[in-house]
Amino acid sequence: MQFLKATGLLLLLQGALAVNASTVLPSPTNRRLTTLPDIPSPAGPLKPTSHLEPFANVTGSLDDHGVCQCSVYLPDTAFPVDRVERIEILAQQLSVKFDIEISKVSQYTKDIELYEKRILNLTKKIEYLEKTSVSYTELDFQLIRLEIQEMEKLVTQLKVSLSGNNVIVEQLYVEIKNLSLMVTEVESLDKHNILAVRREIASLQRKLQDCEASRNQSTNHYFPPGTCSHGGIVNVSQPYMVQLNWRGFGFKQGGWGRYSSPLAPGKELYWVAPLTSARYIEYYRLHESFDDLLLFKYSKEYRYQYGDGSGAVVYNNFMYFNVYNSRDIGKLDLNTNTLVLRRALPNAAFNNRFSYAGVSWQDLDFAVDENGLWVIYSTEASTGNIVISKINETNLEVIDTWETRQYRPSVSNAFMVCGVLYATRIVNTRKEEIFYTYDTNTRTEGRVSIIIDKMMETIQSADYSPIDRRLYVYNDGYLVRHDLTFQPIIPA
Ligand SMILES: [Ca+2]
Repeated sequence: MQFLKATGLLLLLQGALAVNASTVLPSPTNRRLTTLPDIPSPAGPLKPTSHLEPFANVTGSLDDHGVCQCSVYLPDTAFPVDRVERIEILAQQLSVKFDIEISKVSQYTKDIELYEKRILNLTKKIEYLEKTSVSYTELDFQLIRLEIQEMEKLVTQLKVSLSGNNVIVEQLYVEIKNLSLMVTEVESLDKHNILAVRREIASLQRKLQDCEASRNQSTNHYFPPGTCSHGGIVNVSQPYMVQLNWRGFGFKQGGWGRYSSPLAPGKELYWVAPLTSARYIEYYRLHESFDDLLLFKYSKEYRYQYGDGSGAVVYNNFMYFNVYNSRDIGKLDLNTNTLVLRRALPNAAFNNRFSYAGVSWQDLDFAVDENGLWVIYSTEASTGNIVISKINETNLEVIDTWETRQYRPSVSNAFMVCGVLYATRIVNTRKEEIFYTYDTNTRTEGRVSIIIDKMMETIQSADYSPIDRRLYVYNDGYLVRHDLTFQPIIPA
């Protein structure tokens, strides 16, 4: 621009010199330059040409030495200096913008190189997936899809930034689209194989469970709760973990179960009693529905000092338990938490003498079935073998007693169903087995093998509820429930 300005000045000077030269005249009068054609100049006669028009209005004067002096006015049209300046500024601005755009393009180029690498990686992955059709999962596809979506988004942004004129970006976009289609294709192929098979398996498993449930239901349908016209337990369902006891994981010993009360007819009542110091029945809670139990919402929380072991049961709104440090049966009114009766169980061993295998302080294990209240214990006379007594729940007197030949400390727990004792033993940390039965109706013992799956290692207590024909297990602090299946009596 400086050059243009300089050129302009030079022209101006040349013009001025020319004028000066042509106007060194002896004429005493001021003359208009338009009259110059009459006057001979050193360069020859001046001709009135159009480019001289801007000088038409220039007036001059002669000084004392006869030199013609004049001011020259150069109009815009001849030399637009201000416009040139504007152009100069504009050019500078454009130059800056150009630099910015150039740097952008170099950044995009780097980005594109990065995406190309990623696409290459993804392509390799897909090729691998295609080759090894067994090892991939739905999740793999989802991840690939996400990556592709992300790249699509970025490339679209790039396209907009570069006004869609960049060939590389266009190519990239097309490649990503192709990749997306490829993944869909591979996945659709898979759907007919691995995923379809997996879904089929899941569906079959569901069907199987439904089938099992309806079979159990239909089997139980023949034996409505309260009746004993069946041939005994044939199967124990998988454990259904209800919840951890409300006092927490540290309270591994305890008992729980369902009961009914004449004070609340038709209500689904539950009791939970985690033991204090792994020995004492002290705090217990009562719940008025299964939902309440799940939500830890209780109608009553009581304290009683003390019962021994996890062998307590609740029957008709009374809790029956082994009174601490004695062979006594305690009868606790759950309405008022008062001990209404206490009576010794004749000859019963107590204070952890013949408790169950792996379970302490449970010398007296109470049970409830369709026939009423029972207690499962040992005596010195029975040499530690299981003794079963039917108890009159009103006065706690023994109605009848049965002695078995099964050593109690080798049994892990026991419960009564329709007057039949079922005893369990430990198989391993995950399985327990009902292996022994004693029918008080016929005074006969039997051997069975019904597996009970455990969630935790030790079954601290197992109580049957004749209300819903379920087994309530306190499994190392967890409240667990099992459905029981009974076999029909085969007519002779
Ligand atoms: Ca029991």
